[in-house]
Amino acid sequence: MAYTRKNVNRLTRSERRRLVDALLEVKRRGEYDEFVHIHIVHNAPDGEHHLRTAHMTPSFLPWHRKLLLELERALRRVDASVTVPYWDWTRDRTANSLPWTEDLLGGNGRRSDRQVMTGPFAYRAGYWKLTDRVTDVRYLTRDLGRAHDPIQLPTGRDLESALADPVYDVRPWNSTVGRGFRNRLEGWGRGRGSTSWHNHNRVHHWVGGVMLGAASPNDPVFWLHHAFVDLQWTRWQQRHPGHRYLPAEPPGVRDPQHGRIVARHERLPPWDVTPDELEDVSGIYRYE
Ligand code: CU1
Ligand code: CU1
Repeated sequence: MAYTRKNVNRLTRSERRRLVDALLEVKRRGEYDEFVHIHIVHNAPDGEHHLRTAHMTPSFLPWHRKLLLELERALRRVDASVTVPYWDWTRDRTANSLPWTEDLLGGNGRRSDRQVMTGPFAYRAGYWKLTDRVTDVRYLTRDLGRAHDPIQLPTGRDLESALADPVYDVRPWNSTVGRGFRNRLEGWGRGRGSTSWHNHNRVHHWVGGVMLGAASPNDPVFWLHHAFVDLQWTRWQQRHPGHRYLPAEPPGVRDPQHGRIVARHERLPPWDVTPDELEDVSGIYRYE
């Protein structure tokens, strides 16, 4: 039977504790850092001539869906009652709202070095040491809202502009496309600085600290953020029946995107699964 992913603001006190405990145990087992590593390794930007699976690419959504499923599987091996909740950043919009509480993800980083000092993932609590080689700091950092140059989280209206687009993605299938649900949600825009960050990208910038780089899964809010992004894919499918993941076929040999993106029926590294197989996950989980 399919399990349920809930809004983080609806978790009971005991559900919060179980989620935190499961995250800490997955970290203790060394499995958590493998997910961080996978995210770092698959971070090819579209300026490079590599296959892009995770970002700036149509498979942004299925790739992160699969990563979340694998993390969730690890959590459920620890505690079968746990699922990944989602953070609706169009509603819980401040540094004092969920999920930034002492009993969940802890709060903002301190002013001097942005180190998170509260909650179970603070370095000084002793359970959450960053081990990747992208960030040279070993402690979790955040700069909620970007104190030196404040930005706002995306609004419901921003999200609506993505959901209203009936086409999944368009040529040239990268970070430059101005149309298509995928990039309107992923959020690469024109111009420079904060005006060019939309929806998904904007949230990474709003949280700041380790959420800014390739090692962003080091902050457990990564999973709550991406669960909400994943929910948008489901909503988009419901709103536009008959529209599907694109491209359906790989770009031809003369296409500059040949060999650089994943088509509907192609394998999505590092897993043995295709975007087609990840379009319908209603048999595994549903959102409440
Ligand atoms: Cu990512
Ligand atoms: Cu992300």
